[in-house]
Amino acid sequence: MEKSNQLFSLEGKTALVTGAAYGIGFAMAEALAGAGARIAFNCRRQDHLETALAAYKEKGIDAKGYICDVTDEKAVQDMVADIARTLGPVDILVNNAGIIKRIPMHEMAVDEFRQVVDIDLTAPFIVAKAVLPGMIAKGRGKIINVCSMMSELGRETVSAYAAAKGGLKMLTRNIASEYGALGIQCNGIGPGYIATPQTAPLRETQPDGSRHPFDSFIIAKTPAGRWGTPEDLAGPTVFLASEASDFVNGHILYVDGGILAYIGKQP
Ligand code: NAP
Ligand code: GCO
Repeated sequence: MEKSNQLFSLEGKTALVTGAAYGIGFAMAEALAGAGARIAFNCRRQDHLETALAAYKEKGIDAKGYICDVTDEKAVQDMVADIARTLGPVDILVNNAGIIKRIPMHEMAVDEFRQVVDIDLTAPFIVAKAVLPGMIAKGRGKIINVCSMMSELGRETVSAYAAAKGGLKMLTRNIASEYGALGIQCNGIGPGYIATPQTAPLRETQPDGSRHPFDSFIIAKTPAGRWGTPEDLAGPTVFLASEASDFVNGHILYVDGGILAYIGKQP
């Protein structure tokens, strides 16, 4: 294999993508498989697992799926141990599982805030902590945390999510700082606004048949003039999972169609 192609090869590598039953995680896992990685993924719901396994199989991917809540440290440790036994120690971790609650902060219950932070920030810590010993033993590893526009920007109703994703940006930088000398790179991917079930409420056609106001807003704020698709994240994921990014560490790679660079289309 030519050196340039080898740079992006994941042959012989084991990847764990959390929350990869559908959406962004599924597309990331598909991309990693396309570069040669063995795939493990998890979710909470049995119906999601079964649908996902069939979808991976349809794409020729022999993914190993787990029912595992990423906030449950013991369940995560058991899953990571089983992956090591069956597929090999995790070489590539994508902390993708996440939720959002869109509630005005003064109306949000503290338990709702805690649940978002637990899944979107504490869980990436839990899963990264579970895979780090194997990466340290190998002297190499790739951790990719799925951040967000809200790692940089706030907006109404997403206080818990922005706090968690802002924290995830700094957790990414701290893992990079603490483990870079051991051959481990930790970076973030910050998707822009991507068309998945998570953002479906923001794109619903209005009763009068018009576009959702937020849909129009994002189109005007995005130089690319469109919502992203999960597939837009494929290349960046393979890059950060491969030796092509061995000297990239602590970086948040925004895949946003240019939102963060743009003041927005004039009215
Ligand atoms: P999604 O369509 O809602 O999918 C979320 C996935 O995570 C599902 O597979 C879900 O499966 C799983 N999940 C949720 N909580 C979990 C838990 N506690 N344990 C295990 N699995 C869990 O979301 P998405 O749009 O693909 O987003 C994926 C990631 O990208 C999230 O971290 C999100 O914050 C981030 N992101 C999304 C966008 C966007 O515009 N869509 C932009 C930037 C960042 P189960 O429900 O079966 O558990
Ligand atoms: C929202 C959206 C965003 C996206 C994404 C943007 O309600 O503003 O859900 O938060 O999910 O995080 O990068």
